[in-house]
Amino acid sequence: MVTTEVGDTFEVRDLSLAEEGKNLIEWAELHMPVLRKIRERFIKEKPLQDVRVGCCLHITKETAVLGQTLKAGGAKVFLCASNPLSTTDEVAAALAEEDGIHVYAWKFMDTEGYYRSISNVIKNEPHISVDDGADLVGILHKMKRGEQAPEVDIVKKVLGERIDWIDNVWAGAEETTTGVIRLRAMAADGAMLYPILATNDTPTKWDYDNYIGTGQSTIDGVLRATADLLAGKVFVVAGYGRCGRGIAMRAKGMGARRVIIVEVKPHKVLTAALEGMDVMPIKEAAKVGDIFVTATGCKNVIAREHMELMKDGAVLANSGHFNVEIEIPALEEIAVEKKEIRPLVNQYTLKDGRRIFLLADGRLVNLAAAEGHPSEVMDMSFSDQALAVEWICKNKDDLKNRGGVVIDIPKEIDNQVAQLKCEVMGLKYDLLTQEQDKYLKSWDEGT
Ligand code: RBV
Repeated sequence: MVTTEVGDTFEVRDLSLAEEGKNLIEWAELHMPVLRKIRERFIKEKPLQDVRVGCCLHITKETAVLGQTLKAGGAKVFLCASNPLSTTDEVAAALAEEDGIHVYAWKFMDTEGYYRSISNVIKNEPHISVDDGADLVGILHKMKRGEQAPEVDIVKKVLGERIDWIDNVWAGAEETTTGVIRLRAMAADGAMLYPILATNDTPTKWDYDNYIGTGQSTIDGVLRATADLLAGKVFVVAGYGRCGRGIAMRAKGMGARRVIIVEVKPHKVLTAALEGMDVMPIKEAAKVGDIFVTATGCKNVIAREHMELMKDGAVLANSGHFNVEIEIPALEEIAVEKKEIRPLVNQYTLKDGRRIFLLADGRLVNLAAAEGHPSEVMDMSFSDQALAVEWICKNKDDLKNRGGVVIDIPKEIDNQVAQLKCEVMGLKYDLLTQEQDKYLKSWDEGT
């Protein structure tokens, strides 16, 4: 059991870690120049004056810089964790000391603590929700619908029987693919009660965060957890979306002997093959892989029947949002012994003596065993988020009439973030001439 320190505006692991946390945040800030520029403007313009923003995000040094940016714009910020293993305790301690920011997050929180923290955010009646994986949105909806569920029981212990917390919310923003998929399903069902911006689905987010960020941070997590040599390994990646593609590219770059992609979509199979990856069904990959990483957003991608085929010493990790991609209950069942052989590495011994190593309990290995995506990448994702929150404030009256829809990030926001990032990186580019611009808009000039 992990103990926590509790105050009126926080629940964190240990306040004495705050100094270390401040250094981590300073380091992130140094590497997030676009978000810093937005913050400077926010300080002058105060576009979020007195707006309450509830954020269910990974509580990292980068998220701290986002929280401080929103605060600089005049917002009151309420933070809780979007995963039980992704909090940086030092950062949470530093945030707990800041006025205007509430924080409820610690690493290795249990389910009770996880939903208690979400409840503490809801208790402050946010106008805007910022989610990573849609858990905050999910609870707000479950409360309103009067659903019976174990997590709702936990929430009721903090919030009582009141169910209408969602009525205060103007709109939201969603950080990740899994969350957006859920929101689209909710909207299609007619179940969604307020509009949410799909921050994930914009080029300055998913082309860098999902691809480049996940690629590096996942390899980082696997290596920090295992200290394995990647050179010479057979590395299996399940899922060839932006995340899987990034992971495969970096595994190759670090010297993996063979990178095998497991996919269900024919066009992704083709992309993988033409980008120089091996492709095969999981049943075949299971027999030859040394390291397996899932990045599919789906469940039981590595299931019992596959684990039974694996070599002694196989390493399993997940980089998708939820811990369902590897069938952990099956692993628990087929193992005769389990021990934590290193921090965040569980060794499962099977009947015949083979060992399978599961990293970070199958939770996002890049955040649980490393520090999540590098700050330079989060600079773009969280600039998109800060501008999405500002956009919601500007458009809140219109948004109230939109109902439960998923909204694309306005192109101007994406362009602005891309331009600023080029500027801070010193990347120069050409502009279309008038003639070229006219040509692109016409259809009559042929051979
Ligand atoms: N992610 N956040 C971090 N350093 O704060 N790293 C990764 C960080 C987010 C990322 O945007 C991705 O969409 C999400 O985590 C997956 O849950």
